[in-house]
Amino acid sequence: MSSTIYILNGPNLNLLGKREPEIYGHDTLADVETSCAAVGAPLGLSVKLLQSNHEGELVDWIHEARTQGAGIIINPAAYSHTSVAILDALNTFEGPVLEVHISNIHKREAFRHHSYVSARAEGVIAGFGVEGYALAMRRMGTLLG
Ligand code: DHK
Repeated sequence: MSSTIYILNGPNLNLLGKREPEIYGHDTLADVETSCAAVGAPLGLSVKLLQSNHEGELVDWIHEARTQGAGIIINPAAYSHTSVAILDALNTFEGPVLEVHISNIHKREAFRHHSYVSARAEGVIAGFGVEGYALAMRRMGTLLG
């Protein structure tokens, strides 16, 4: 049986592909799911990709992953910079956590430079576009291998 990787996405990422494509690109979350599933299959990893515009729903999915997920890849989007609740939830999860930002948050406004989630993540990918998710899947294979 394959292990499940939760790929959690925060606010406004439902608009990925349509929203500010000069920053976030033209690929959609459906494209991300397809590429991550392709990377995961030979590694024995399946993906459960979820997106919410609501902080509490992301917290609930992290709690679900405690019993049903082997690892979490999370792009908390704007909640990266504000959410102690998401950090606290991730601290209850025992498996690996990898943080992804599509854009290079360090090249952007100063308020995007700090992420609460980075205090928990085993690794952080920023500025690799949506390819960052697939790279994080590959790393999950190593961490869980
Ligand atoms: C996505 C967002 O929506 C922003 O709020 C973050 C992140 C950056 C990204 O690069 O994926 O600041």
